[in-house]
Amino acid sequence: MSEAPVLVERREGYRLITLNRPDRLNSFNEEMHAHLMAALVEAEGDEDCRALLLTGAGRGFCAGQDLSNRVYEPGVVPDLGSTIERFYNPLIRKLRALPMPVVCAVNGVAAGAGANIALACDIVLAARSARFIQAFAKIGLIPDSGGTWFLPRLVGPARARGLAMLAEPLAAEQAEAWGLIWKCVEDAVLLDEAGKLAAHLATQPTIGLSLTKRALDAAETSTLDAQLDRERDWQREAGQTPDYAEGVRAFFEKRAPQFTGRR
Ligand code: T3D
Repeated sequence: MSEAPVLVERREGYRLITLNRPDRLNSFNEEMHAHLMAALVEAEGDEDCRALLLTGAGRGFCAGQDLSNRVYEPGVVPDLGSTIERFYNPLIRKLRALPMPVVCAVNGVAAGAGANIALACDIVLAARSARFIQAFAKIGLIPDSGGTWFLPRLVGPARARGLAMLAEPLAAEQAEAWGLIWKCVEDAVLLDEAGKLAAHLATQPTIGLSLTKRALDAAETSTLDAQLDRERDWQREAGQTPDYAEGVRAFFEKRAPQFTGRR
């Protein structure tokens, strides 16, 4: 029996999700999409799962769409919009909407949709040997999976255009210097560091963190005025969680808070 295209390991407080088609640099076919979405939905339904860690098996993180079945006979007009609608857009929307932090450990090359799936995660760590490639221009496509939205916001319009139009590899170290990712770390410690981060986040006030995710995303298309109202509403919600009460109590008792992430 062949190995599952997505591996899920339950760890204390969080789940490690590994894209697992290493001989194709973990590029996506429909089966891998279905398994990844199922893993995310299942994690979301588990109240003991308070963070996720996403990585890739083998030497790559993800090379985007599996191009093996994208060689068309002359005269055949493909509808790539349909794949985007059915798979990539729901995946990006799910990652952004998950009510828990998602850490991405980019263990090797992240190309095409693979690069933008990494950028959709909340905190991105990359191995020093990893590279980010907006490979789309090389095959006549446009950055998808949120690439045209994430890139200018993360690195500014000039760099976004360069990355998108030249499709040149961006080294992990440069990606960190440009603010595309959180941190570049040595290859040998990547999974360990990313695991520590996910484990730490899993002990934090999960509802507050999920409201923070929502607020930061909403701010991208909001006026200051509307955002101030949102902050009022969502702070009200955060302030009604047991974790807020615990945080304040722990502060005055000069001890580490014991957050539960529950309502
Ligand atoms: O189609 C739709 O539905 C629309 C959605 C589009 C979303 C997208 O992601 S479009 C962009 C698709 N991805 C790419 O264009 C990237 C293609 N890959 C590459 O450019 C290179 O492989 C990398 C730069 C990522 C890595 O280069 P390198 O030299 O380190 O490795 P390699 O030798 O090219 O690849 C290793 C193997 O993986 C190789 O197979 P082989 O020769 O050992 O049998 C290669 O063919 C395979 N591979 C890599 N990427 C893909 C792939 N096979 C299928 N699809 C891939 N995307």
